[in-house]
Amino acid sequence: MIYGGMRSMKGMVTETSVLDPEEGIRFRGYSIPECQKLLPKAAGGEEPLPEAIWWLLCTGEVPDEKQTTAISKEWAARADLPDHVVRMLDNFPANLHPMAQFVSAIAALNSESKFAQAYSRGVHKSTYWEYTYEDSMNLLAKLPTIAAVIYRNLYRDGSSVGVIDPTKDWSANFAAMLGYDDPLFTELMRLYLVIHSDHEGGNVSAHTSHLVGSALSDPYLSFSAAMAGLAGPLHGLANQEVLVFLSKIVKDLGHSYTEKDLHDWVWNHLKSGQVVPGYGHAVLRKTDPRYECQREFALKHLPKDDLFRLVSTLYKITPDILLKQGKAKNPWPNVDAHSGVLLQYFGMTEMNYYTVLFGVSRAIGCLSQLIWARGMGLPLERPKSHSTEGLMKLAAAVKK
Ligand code: CMX
Repeated sequence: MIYGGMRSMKGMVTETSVLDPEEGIRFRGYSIPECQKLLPKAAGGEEPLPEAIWWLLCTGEVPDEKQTTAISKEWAARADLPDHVVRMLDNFPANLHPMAQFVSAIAALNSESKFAQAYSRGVHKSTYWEYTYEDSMNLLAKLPTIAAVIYRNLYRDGSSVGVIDPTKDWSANFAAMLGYDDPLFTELMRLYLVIHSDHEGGNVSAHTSHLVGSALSDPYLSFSAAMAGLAGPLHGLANQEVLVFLSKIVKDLGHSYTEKDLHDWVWNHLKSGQVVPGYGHAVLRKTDPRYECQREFALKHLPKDDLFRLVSTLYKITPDILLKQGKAKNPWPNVDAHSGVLLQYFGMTEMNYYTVLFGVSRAIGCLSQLIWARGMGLPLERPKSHSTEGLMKLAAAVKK
């Protein structure tokens, strides 16, 4: 376990969600289909609102519509960025990856931290969670604005993201700031921002914000560090990698391939020593329910899309190939195998940007976990490490 990335080693307490290897994620006890049914939706919408999952993760209770709207209003009121953050984003070179821009802008918001100010005033530690909550609400409100500025600077004309509409929900304002006016794209954003929010405590992003936060770094610095972890290709960057992977297949085979063509292509890819992005998981041992609900969205809204057909055919053949290769413990697709296809369908073709969307959503999980960690007064995280020499001595002592 020590050499194996601490898989299955129990060493953290996380209140917001629990990941079962066979069943998938439960947010405060509710599965994704249950959340889709129970959480409040926008007027005329069918997908749950991210504001509602925030409430659920923070309190353990399903909010009503009034409570959900109150969060939408709070986030709309707090969405503006300080000038220095906008200036910094506007001055980044176009070749700086969107995730590096995202990480930097979040860290720079530390100028606004109520927690850092309160700590230096010397407030009692029993109140730390209150300032963590305030910072978290402000950060969640500002993340779509940061993300939209990055998007417009890199992929559009760099024009202003416009004014937040206080009558709209978080996702609707986000979609508008990005420059998308299709109501179905907004619905996709609502679903996307809910399902990527939380995946218990041990994943790289949540674990990072927990670890950094345990040093009493403020929520901006803690979450910025988490986003640096999300930007790794074995974690959140996999959604970008999946699109690169699909584009290579389309370039080589076009859209009129047989299952055998695809089978051979994936085998050759594996033989070249690369992973199949979007497949496998450190904990899950079945198809990720986050994959399944995106597949349902696609079946409902874009059943004839060429790229969706490719993703579906890969779903048919890849698990058998990975099983035959005999290495991956989980041959089934994870959340990242599907998200890019949906975004492409709506015209968001800039795959380097996809992990930023994941990051906006993951804030809901990381920050609700951080508030609870502060509320429970969890201490500095500091596990013990061994040297190999020390372990050899331990093993030799046991043998005797
Ligand atoms: N394709 C090819 N090989 C894979 C594989 C995949 N999709 N998934 C696992 N393997 C390989 C591993 O690389 C490892 O090989 P080595 O023994 O040569 O190192 C072996 O199978 C055993 O790995 P594992 O125990 O099954 O998986 P881990 O817990 O070590 O890693 C993960 C999990 C997700 C990093 C891995 O499955 C992977 O690299 N998947 C592709 C990247 C991906 O989709 N990441 C996104 C995960 C979800 C998220 O965080 O967003």
